Amino acid sequence: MTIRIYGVSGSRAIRSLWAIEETGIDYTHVPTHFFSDSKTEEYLAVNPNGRIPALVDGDLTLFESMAINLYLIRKYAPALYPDNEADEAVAIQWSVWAISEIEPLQMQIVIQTFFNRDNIDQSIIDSATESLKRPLNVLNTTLADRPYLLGDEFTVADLNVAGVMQLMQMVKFDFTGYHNVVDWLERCYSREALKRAQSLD
Ligand SMILES: N[C@@H](CCC(=O)N[C@@H](CS)C(=O)NCC(=O)O)C(=O)O
Repeated sequence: MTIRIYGVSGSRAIRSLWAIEETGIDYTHVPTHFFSDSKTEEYLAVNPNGRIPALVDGDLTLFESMAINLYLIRKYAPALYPDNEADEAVAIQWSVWAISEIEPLQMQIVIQTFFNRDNIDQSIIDSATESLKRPLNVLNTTLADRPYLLGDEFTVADLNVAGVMQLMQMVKFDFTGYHNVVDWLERCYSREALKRAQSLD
């Protein structure tokens, strides 16, 4: 039974490519770009949203990067998954937080920086940067007394939040004032599994 993961590293799919590389399992990477590849009839049968990433594992077909990562890590990399319900709830909390509190704001900056290059609206970037202060301060304060979100060890919570925040790195977001976040991102991004995932075009 082959596990298939769809997407390319230069997209939100990097989050799930990173997760599957953390597991060390055998899998097939199906390079799927977010423009035309993700709109074919064949791909829409996997993810009717026409977005990447997506995962197929036997009878299970999944979309949404956070769901894919929680599934992959729980099943195939249990050492990175909380071993009790309370910590699991906190890991889910951070995963949902990343895509609700960080992602929409960082996407405003990404859109201006990459897709609106000739007509950048700096006021949108400034406003998103201002609004990001609230979640980034929460993250910075949380990481003041621990190296990782759940404590001493890297877990799926770090994978998911740092995975989402890779887009902020790509737009060279100024993290001045969030030094705990900077140190933590450096720890997370130094993982070999991420380096392998980044080569999956
Ligand atoms: N919430 C989704 C977002 C996925 C997403 O928007 N992926 C982009 C690539 S960065 C995409 O496939 N865009 C193609 C499109 O919107 O048509 C997730 O986290 O998996």
